[in-house]
Amino acid sequence: MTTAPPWDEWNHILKIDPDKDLPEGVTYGDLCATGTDAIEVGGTMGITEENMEAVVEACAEHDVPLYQEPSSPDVVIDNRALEGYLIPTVFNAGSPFWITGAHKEWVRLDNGLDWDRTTTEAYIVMNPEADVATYTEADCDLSAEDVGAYAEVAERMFGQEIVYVEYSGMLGDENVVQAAGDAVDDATLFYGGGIHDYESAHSMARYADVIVVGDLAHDEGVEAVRETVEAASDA
Ligand code: 1GP
Repeated sequence: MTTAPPWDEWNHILKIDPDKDLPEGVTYGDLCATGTDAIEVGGTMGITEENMEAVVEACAEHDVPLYQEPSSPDVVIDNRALEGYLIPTVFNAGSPFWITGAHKEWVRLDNGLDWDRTTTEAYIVMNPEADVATYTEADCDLSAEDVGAYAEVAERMFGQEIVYVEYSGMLGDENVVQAAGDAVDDATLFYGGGIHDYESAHSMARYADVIVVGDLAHDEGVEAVRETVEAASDA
């Protein structure tokens, strides 16, 4: 019997970027206590082993599952406080490096990847202005049907457990998120990008299984994040 993955039960993830500051007076502990189901530590630019390690250590003593989302093989850290590693693969990347190329380096890490704790996230990157889009040379000119098709390919052909519609930095199109949701069966649909209050969180949580909140924690802090946790469980 296979056990269900933990994200089956999640509604909300807080993504903490180790390269970004927290608002005045806010601690990592405060963020861990917002009611979020899991913390993902990751970002696109300025990520080092050191800043990753510092955030993981700061969150480790709090009672919330902790995952690293490494942006490249050289920042993977070996820390027992981590429940696991969520490794992006970008389905609409222009450069194959972000589909399988980086991964070929990942599997050759000194101590290897810990397969029991490693899962890939099938990203579909949709905001052309986002660092992640430039970095991966993503083709963001996609219709809702295109995104649905990518989501289906990810689940059915590539056996992905997690499909991630990523609008990082802007609130996405509900029709696109809905199309991705309709296209997957067992895979868990993550949505991230531009969630900034109860309403925006609720609108995306209607279609996604799990909403991911990032910049809000760095820009606004704890209360704002709490509202999005509430919206995710209400939806
Ligand atoms: C980024 O999907 C996350 O990888 C969240 O996006 O920072 O826009 O909330 P925001």
